[in-house]
Amino acid sequence: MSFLARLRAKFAKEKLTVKIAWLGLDHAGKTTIVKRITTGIFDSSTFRTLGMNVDEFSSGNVKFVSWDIGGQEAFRESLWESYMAGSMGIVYVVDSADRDRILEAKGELWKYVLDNEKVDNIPILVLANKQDLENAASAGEVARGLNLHKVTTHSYAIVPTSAKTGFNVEEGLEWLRQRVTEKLDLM
Ligand code: G3D
Ligand code: MG
Repeated sequence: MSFLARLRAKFAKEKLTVKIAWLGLDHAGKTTIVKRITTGIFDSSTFRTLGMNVDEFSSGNVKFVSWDIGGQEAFRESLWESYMAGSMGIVYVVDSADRDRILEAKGELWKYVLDNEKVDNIPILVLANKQDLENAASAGEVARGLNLHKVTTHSYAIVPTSAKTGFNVEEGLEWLRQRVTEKLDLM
């Protein structure tokens, strides 16, 4: 059974909406991955907007809200915070082939999520995306680039993915599903 089918079955009775926040620099592949999950195909015609770029998709009881960072600095703090407040998990997407921006991706992850006291202790799934590209950094390299070994405040996992081929997308979300359901079981 797929991630979404299981999540739907699990929450069918409770009628819960599980909001998962998708964060990451612009162009990392957030919208493309969410589209792959909701439609099952690689759609390369995702729109890029300058400033804030918000995409929302619902599938059963799961609401995916995808926010691109890339807008004005002033927006980021307040918007990301209020957005993450209602989320049960975070997916942080990195363009593994864009090595020049991994440092920037690290800065944003730590500033707005990991070092941010206002963000709850929710699980973080890091997707080292675009693994189909020849020059892509491995998940290990991305993990080192993001300083993930220093994370002590959140449970996290890093998974190499490709929105283009579908590689590991379900597997990554399966990890997040498990963390989220563990938390729900405790509630
Ligand atoms: P964002 O929502 O994080 O800003 P998008 O990123 O989903 O809009 O994706 C940005 C670009 O990366 C898109 O290409 C998209 O097709 C491409 N992309 C996303 N995921 C992958 C992947 O896994 N592999 C490859 N090869 N490309 C990917 P364009 O051409 O529209 O800029
Ligand atoms: Mg997008």
